[in-house]
Amino acid sequence: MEMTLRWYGSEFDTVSLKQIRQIAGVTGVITTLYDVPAGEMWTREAIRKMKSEVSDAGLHISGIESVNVHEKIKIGASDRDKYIENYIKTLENLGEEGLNLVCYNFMPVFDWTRSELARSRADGSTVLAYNQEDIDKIVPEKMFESIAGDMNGTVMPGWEPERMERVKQLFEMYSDIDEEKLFANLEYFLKAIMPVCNKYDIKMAIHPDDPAWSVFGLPRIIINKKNILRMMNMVDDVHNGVTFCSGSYGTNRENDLPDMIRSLEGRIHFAHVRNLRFNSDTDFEEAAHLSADGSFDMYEIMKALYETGFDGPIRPDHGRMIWDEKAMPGYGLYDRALGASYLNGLWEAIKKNNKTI
Ligand code: DNO
Repeated sequence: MEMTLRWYGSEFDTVSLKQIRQIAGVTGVITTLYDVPAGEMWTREAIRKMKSEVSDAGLHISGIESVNVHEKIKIGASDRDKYIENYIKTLENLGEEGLNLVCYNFMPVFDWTRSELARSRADGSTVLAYNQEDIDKIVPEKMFESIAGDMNGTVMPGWEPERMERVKQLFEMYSDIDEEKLFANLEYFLKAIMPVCNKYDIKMAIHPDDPAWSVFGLPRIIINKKNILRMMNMVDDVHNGVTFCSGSYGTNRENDLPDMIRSLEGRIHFAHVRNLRFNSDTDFEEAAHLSADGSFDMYEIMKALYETGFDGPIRPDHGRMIWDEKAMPGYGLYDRALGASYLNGLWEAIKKNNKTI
């Protein structure tokens, strides 16, 4: 296991590489070319520049989050091959540069969805939160406007302004896409990219849908054990793997997180570990990483990862906004640094315990 932090690049992140370098136990970053739109090819030159910026700061790139998949691939449009070709070339360029972990998602239109970006908690921190009744009242096209004011001047992943301008059109594109079609389009995409992944040993790690159910009537498939195992079997190659995100799968309280981890042994290439606090079945907020602050047993999650031999990067996921920090909601420095230290502590204890058994 390697502890990492997500970093959006110096142009977009409020957190610097220098700060990340000073979090004890964090050796790598998870990053991306944030300004390259989905569907465009990443050049070797741009990848090299990103790599050297990170290594100049005494860190290295542990994985890419994300190389986004163009909507035409997700809906299976007649011109999808053109976008798949660009994706393959991007993977080739990443592979040539020695980068071989790629996180992506297959969520229609919206990436993650929340009803609030800054819900106040009793301790004075603010967190991202989800309330189903509030979501039901939102007109999807107005989603961006409803959250824009809480972004602290940042561009949040999945909520890029150019994507939001096209929301209505995107919804129309999905009008005849159901879960079966989405699965078939995912299979087509994976089969097309597996040869390049095998050539460069690139591990693809699909991120779950967040929340793990359909929102605004759009189909969502990466939501539970049954579906993710179906996906693993559909393209049975170790390079077709998973980002295990506790906070996303955990939105559905029927998902038994340690059990899911065990059932995916060998196919989890990347882990996002964070905690949620449920106020009811339809209302949750993002808690501190500490088990006691939320609804998950973080020890059991880390233990399941350890016991299944997980050796990829982990990152603390969304943190609370604390100590008056102004940053991209979920992606401030302070609470994620606390999260990284806590998760590192759990891991050390689990490891030492296992040695004495
Ligand atoms: C949100 C993130 C997601 C994730 C993508 C992966 O904070 O976890 O945006 O990066 O779904 O492609």
